[in-house]
Amino acid sequence: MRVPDRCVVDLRDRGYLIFEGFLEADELAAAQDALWLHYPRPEEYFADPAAHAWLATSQWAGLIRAPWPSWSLNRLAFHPELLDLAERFLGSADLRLYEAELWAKYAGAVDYDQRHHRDFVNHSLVVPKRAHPATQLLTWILLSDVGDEDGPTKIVPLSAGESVPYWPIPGDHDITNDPPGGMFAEEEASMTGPAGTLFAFRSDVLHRGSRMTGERSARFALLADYDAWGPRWTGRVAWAERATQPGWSEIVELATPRERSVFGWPAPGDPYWDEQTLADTQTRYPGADLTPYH
Ligand SMILES: O=C(O)CCC(=O)C(=O)O
Repeated sequence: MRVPDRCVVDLRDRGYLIFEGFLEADELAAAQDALWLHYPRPEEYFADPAAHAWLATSQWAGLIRAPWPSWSLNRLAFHPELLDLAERFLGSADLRLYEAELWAKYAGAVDYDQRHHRDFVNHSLVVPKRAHPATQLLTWILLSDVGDEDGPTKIVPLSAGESVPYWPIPGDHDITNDPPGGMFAEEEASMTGPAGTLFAFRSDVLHRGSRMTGERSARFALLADYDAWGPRWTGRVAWAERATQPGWSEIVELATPRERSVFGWPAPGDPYWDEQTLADTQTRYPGADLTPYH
């Protein structure tokens, strides 16, 4: 569902938005089914946590990077309404998907509590520019219901968080940007909502992962990070490096030219396309319709 303009205003002014009902029921059901290609269902996990010890090796163990062997998941990373949101927020139609990840967490696997931080530290070589439009957008689609007990992400509104400098934090160690624990307990907002909810925030917003307190909580989300093509100092992935993974060719075959372009695929009309590149690219991706590039 289209993200309302009021949410884009929230993103600009408060630094985050939350929007229930972003995914249609069928999109959500298909994505949830595909999760079990990667993760144990909660009932399986809690029946025997030791059988899934890989999920307990760190609080980031449940991260699985795109592409995934399922179109139902892959397509959500460039969902038309996500692109529409990114275009409105970033002020550019020339969008780059600079990372996409699935993330599963299970109560009791590890302690998921975090201190507040800003994600620019591993999304940019420098610091966020305080300008409109903003340069980076981090989006999360909840694929399970998330309540207060399910380790919701906690986000500090910009107006409260801006008292903390980007770097370094006085009194804290100088190699991360984590403020002391317990800060902003009054101000932070919990990203709770039914499965299919979207939340999004800016790279200059303080936020943190929180502890799962429900005995059998499990939380599943799909993360997609966007900026506009251009800067050399932002980003996380070069998609060519993942272009031999299962799921990649299906993306090329099923995505539209615009959707392909968020990965860096040359647009129709780009001088890259000529008789040779069209023929050889068609050989690499036999099922792809390349007529828009002719
Ligand atoms: O999992 C979450 O809710 C947030 C995690 C996070 O912010 C991080 O690991 O950088």
